[in-house]
Amino acid sequence: MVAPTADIGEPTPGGIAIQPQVTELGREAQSFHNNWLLLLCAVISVFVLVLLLYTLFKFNRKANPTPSRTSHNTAIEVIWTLVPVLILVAIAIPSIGLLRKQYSPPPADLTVKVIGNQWYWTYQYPDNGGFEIVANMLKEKDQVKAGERYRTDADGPKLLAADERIVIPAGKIVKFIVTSNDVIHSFAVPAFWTKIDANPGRLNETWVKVDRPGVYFGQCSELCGARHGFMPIAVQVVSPAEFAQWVASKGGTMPGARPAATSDSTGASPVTPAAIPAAAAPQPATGPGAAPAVAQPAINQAATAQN
Ligand SMILES: [Cu+2]
Repeated sequence: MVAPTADIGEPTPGGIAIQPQVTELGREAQSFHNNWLLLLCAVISVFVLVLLLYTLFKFNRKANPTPSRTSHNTAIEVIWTLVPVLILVAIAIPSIGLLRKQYSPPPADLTVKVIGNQWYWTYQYPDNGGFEIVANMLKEKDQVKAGERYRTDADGPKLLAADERIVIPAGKIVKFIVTSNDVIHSFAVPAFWTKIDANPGRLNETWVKVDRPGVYFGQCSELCGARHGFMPIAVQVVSPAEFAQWVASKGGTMPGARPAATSDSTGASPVTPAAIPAAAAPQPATGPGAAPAVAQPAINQAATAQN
């Protein structure tokens, strides 16, 4: 398991800016935000402030006792109509280009199906034999019973570390098909510039191409009930060779490879059929003290009523 890098792929204490982006699209969007939108906002705000101050001092009752009776000025009316139109066009052109890139994905090298559940995520790898992993938030040391797995710094920050990570290969186009088993969740990883709703009965699609290997954290971003804040997303980006090893360790196969060629000596578990019912909680323990089950029907009901 790779330990996360501080300040990349996770929030920083006191941070106010967008997280460092590790996808090309994310970098483009970040630069659009920082170097264009923020600049425009700042210029407009300063201009309005200056205009306001000028008016306050120049045209108050003391400085200007007899006000002008002017009601029309064609030149200025044309200007205050045209300038906002031009500002909107200057925002729309790069913005629409960016949207088009986000929503017209190149052909995928790998597809991962992401399923939101109250309150954990399941991930399926249909290109790799269809195995499924179940990811629950890791609890803190003082929250677990003796012998159970708890979070360490190698897993990630508090409330963001998960017992299973989505593993994807670096430099490859990865398509995420996103849906839900119960209520609306949202699959979001800030460092990828990715956020998409997980709607029951519908498939949404998003894609990433991450060049930098590492660990990146996200969270469910749609209020989905009592434990909404406790269903983090952890993505580990590895080299293609390491990805193939990981797939084999989960009992999956690489597309095009013969099944026998991918089974290695790490004690591969049998392929998990992608048919774990929604209420069935996490997969069997994979290490000493895996995370306990989270799904509790009573809480489910309470949370649904609360929504
Ligand atoms: Cu959720």
